[in-house]
This record gives sequence, C-alpha cells and structure tokens, in this order.
Amino acid sequence: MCGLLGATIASGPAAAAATGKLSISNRDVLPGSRSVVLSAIQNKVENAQRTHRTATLVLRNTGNASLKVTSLSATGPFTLTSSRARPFVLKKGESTTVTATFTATTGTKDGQWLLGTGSIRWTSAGTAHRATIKLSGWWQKYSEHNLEPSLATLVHRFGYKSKMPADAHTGKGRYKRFSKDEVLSSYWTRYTKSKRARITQLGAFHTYPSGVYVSKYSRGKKDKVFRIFSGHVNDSQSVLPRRADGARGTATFTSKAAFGIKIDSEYSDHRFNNAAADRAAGCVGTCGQHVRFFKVRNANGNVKKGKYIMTMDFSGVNYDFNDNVFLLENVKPA
Ligand SMILES: [Ca+2]
Ligand SMILES: [Ca+2]
Repeated sequence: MCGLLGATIASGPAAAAATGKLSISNRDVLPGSRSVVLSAIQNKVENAQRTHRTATLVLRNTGNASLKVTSLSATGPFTLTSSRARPFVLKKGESTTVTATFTATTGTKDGQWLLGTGSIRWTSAGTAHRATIKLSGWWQKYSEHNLEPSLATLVHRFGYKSKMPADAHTGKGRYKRFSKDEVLSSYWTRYTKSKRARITQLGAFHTYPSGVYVSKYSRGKKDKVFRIFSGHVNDSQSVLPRRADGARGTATFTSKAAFGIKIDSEYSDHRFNNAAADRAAGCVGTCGQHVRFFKVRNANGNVKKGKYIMTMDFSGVNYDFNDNVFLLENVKPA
C-alpha cells in the first residue's frame, strides 16, 4: 500500500505545502472578528460600577501545519496580551486567547472615542503574516454628567453606516422620522419564521445603578408583557453591557404573532407613552415616540435585511436616545 500511495503522489500535481492558518474570533461577536469596541469610566461611582474594558479574542490554527505567534502589539491606549510568552507555537487545531484591553486614563475631552490598531504577527512555513484588529474605546471622565457618547457615534463605532440623527435631542419625542433610515413601526414580526429573533445590547447610557427590562407584548395589549431581556444594574454606563445574570448581553425569543416592545416604561407604540413631558419640553404635534428603530447599513452602505437598531430615551429627561441601544436580528416591521 505504501508503494501505491507513493506512486500516486509522484504522478499527480505537486501537493500544496502544509501551512498553518490563523483564524480569529471575538467572544463579543459584535462588531466582528477583527473589530472590538470597549469603554471606560475614569471616576466610577463605586467599585461595583463596571464598563466593558476588555474583550477576549480566540486565536485558532485552522491550517494543516503548526504556526508560531511571534508578537502582539497595539497602537493607541490599548494592549493585546496573552498568558503565553512570545513566540509560542499553535499546533494544527490548537487555540488560545488574547485579551484586548482599553487602557486610557486621560483624554483631550471629558468624553471621547479613542482609536487604535492591534497587530498579531505570526509565521508559518517560513512566511510572516500580520493580522490587524480595529480597536475603539469610549473614554468618559465621570459616570453620566452629560459625557455619554452620542447615539450616532455609538452606532457608527459598531461599523453600521445607518443614517442616524445628527442631534437626537431636537425632536423631544415627536412622532416623526429623524432620517431616511428610521422606520416608524409600532409592531414587529420575525423575518424568517422558522428562526428565533435575537436582541443584543450595544450600549447602556442611563442612570447608574439601574438595569433594564425589555419585554414583548401583543398588538394593542400593553399590560400583557413577556420578558425577553434583562440588563445588568452595574453596567448602566457601558458599551456591550452584560445581561442581569452576568452573561453576554444577548438573548433570543420567538413570537407567533406581531409584537410590540416595551423597554422599562417606554413602549414601541407611541400611543401608550405619556407625552405630557414631551409637550412640556417643547414637542409639537404627535408626541410620545420614545422607542425608535433604524435600518442597519453595513460598512458598504447596504441595508441588512432583518436587522434593525432599536434605541430608546426615558421621556422628558434629555432626549439623547442612547439610554438603551440594541441590535435586533431576524425581525421586520409588522
Ligand atoms: Ca436619556
Ligand atoms: Ca443617556
């Protein structure tokens, strides 16, 4: 058998050289495998206050030979670290983790995005490679204090090119589209009926400490709510806040019929919301629009079917519409 195998190889085309291949994934899932969004508060309210300051990247060798990770580095106020001294070898099929950390301790403003690039250098079969990671961090000097990221910049750091309101504060809860990408729909349904819908929290920028409850309800039935997501009380000023049970801030749900969404006290059906505070703040016309939906556009500007940004503002406080920001997947207007 050995002779036959040898003859087959000798008569066929030259076999491809065995090489390692580095595949990278991000345990945050969002924004993606090569992009990380983090945040930090310099002067926390208390030790228990938590922001999403680190992300874990999983490096796996999916090739057919060993590879060697030679260096980890980052520009800007970030580090990429590993418990393994460099260089280290990843055998075929082996994986390890690298931690991306936002290290900023100061800024030129009291709240700003700071950017950097992570580099993972590796070699295999005599060839050197470099994988790059896009790093974004929101640095905030104090919790709240009008130092939160705007809705538009928060959404854009996740790689979405959706046309977000330049100034979310102006409408004061008016029932009107902010931009061509806003969808005025009080009720929703699943995009693909055979699959569950998913909700993932991109950011929480509201009073610390407080969690968030997200529920669905049947059309027109505001008191019959079913909980689909609970946010962590210690993460109320952070990107990618955790779920109340400490897990990654995402959950799936299903619904046979069209559903509305209630986020704490605010409904996706504006008619159920108290608009008195809106009018007192200067809203004219139809008011009460405290939960808003936007189409998701990818980096190329193309609309992603079945995906929407859902955001909300607690009525009458400041109308920044970044209080709780979510990505909804596998949904469409009903
Ligand atoms: Ca607000
Ligand atoms: Ca806010």
